Amino acid sequence: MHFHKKPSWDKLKDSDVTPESVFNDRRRILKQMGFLGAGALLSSNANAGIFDLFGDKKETQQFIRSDLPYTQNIEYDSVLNGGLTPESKITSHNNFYEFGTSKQDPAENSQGFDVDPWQLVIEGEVEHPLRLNLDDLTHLIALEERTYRLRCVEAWSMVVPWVGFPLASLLKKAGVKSNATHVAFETLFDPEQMPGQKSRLMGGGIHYPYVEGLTINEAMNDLSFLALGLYGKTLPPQNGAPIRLVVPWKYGFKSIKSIVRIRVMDRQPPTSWNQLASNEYGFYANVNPNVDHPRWSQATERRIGEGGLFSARRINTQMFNGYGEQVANLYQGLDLKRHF
Ligand SMILES: Nc1nc2c(c(=O)[nH]1)N[C@H]1C(S)=C(S)[C@@H](COP(=O)(O)O)O[C@H]1N2
Ligand SMILES: [Mo]
Repeated sequence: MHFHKKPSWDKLKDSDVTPESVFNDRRRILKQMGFLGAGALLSSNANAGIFDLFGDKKETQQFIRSDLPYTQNIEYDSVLNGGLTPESKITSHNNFYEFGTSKQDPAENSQGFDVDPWQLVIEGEVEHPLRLNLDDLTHLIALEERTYRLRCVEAWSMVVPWVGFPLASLLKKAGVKSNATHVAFETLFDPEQMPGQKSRLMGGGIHYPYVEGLTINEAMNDLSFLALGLYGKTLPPQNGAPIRLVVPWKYGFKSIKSIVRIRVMDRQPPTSWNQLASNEYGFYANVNPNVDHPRWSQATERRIGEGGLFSARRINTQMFNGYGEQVANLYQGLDLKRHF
């Protein structure tokens, strides 16, 4: 991996990477065999046993190897996902303006990003403020894998197998007070490590640190996820190491990376893209094919990593990115054209 100082929980070599074809194949076969039902939760050990059926010891070990001990949550492995986006695409086509604004910049410019030591604080309207280091983050709450679709506001999308835990589990540990209405998130501010924070041009005009926010009900929804890894390994810097938010029914910019602060609040916090251009990026930013961006349509999206440069697959964008069953109730009575 790419940390300056390797944290003790980062033991994988690049050669250990599990090819996504194996990943996809195992799942398909397990589904056919009836092992993967809706809501089923398989432990890594259970997986190991099942995979032994395939007899290919080496591949089996590759599949279950992980520097993050996690279980696979099949509930989110929906057919709507399509195949997983190749790991090489997920880690080379990024938005992380702290490291530059082009899609290749984050992978190139974040390789020396040092996340050890790290501190994440949970504070504000909570009973027990928390200060967590890397070790706490990996051990406080049982890790699970969830495959989510990620839809960027720029009309491209991916399918990513994240490893992490529900945001609600962490907020419950801190004890949310009854007057809480919102949750604010903040990315690390460290211009020495993040060149985009030094130069207004390189950083895309964003006022740093990058900040985001959710309503308390959005934050407590089971889909809201804090990821520490993808494809079974600790997050690479360009994807938001060591911990980032994943809110799969909202445009990607809500899924804030490299978080150092989570503040429970009694009012709506400011958010970076909304501050930059409030007519283009709202606070809610729910994926919505019926509300176009002022400069482009949101009706369809390009699936990264499918087809070649000139034949990339375009698919219809779904309301709430296909997660309406889980989240539509959060917005009852809200005019989504006005509150975009
Ligand atoms: N701190 C920070 N978080 C960020 C961004 C950013 O520039 N800075 N970009 C956002 C955008 S626009 C998207 S689409 C996703 C991209 O996540 P990925 O690179 O892991 O695909 O990260 C989001 N989180
Ligand atoms: Mo995005």
